[in-house]
Amino acid sequence: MNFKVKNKSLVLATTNLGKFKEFSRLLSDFPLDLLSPPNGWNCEETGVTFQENARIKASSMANFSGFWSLADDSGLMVDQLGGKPGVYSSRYAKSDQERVTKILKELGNKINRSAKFVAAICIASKEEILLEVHGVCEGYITFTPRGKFGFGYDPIFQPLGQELTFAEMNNETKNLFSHRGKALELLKPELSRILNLNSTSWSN
Ligand code: ITT
Repeated sequence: MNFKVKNKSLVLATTNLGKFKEFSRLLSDFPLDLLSPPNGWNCEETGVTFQENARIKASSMANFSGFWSLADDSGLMVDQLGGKPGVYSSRYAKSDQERVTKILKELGNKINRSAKFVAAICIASKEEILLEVHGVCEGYITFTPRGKFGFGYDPIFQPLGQELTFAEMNNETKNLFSHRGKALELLKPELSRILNLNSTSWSN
């Protein structure tokens, strides 16, 4: 017999609609009410690592809203560019399109195009950091943008061993390989634990 558990509110501390949609799908099995950031929340990302920034955003939102909060700090690291844009991925140029163009211009016709996506995810309450995970997806920067799905650098990132860019994959396929999908696989059992869930106490 399955018992219904009261949903727990969790604010997704992100202003990035692409991330918000991915998290909404990836966490849909959990008894959670996923909330958008309340008006007036603003948080400066002063960390120098993805983990630091994820902590900063999750704690800031938990303090602001009073609810548990989940934050993701993620980005693209290109080997030929010394790991750039890294934690500055969202600030590398003004728009997604300009950021993509900038990376392609900086790489030019270089043969070594290896890169990786990294995601650090943190869940915090007002009082403490509740859990932290991270995921990595290795791949390549393509020579030209391909595909129309996803967001950010998806049109120029092709995961290792795959023929499609993230922007040519549907959501389910991207999540199988992506940095965020991998981090979420690590997060799920931990999230079940802190929500006091077990297989008989909640239903999908
Ligand atoms: P929040 O801080 O409000 O969550 P943000 O877009 O500023 O939104 P980050 O500081 O973590 O988020 O920057 C991440 C950037 O890295 C994001 O804007 C994209 O440009 C890129 N990025 C991260 N994950 C990506 C993905 O799955 N596909 C494509 N680009 C991604």
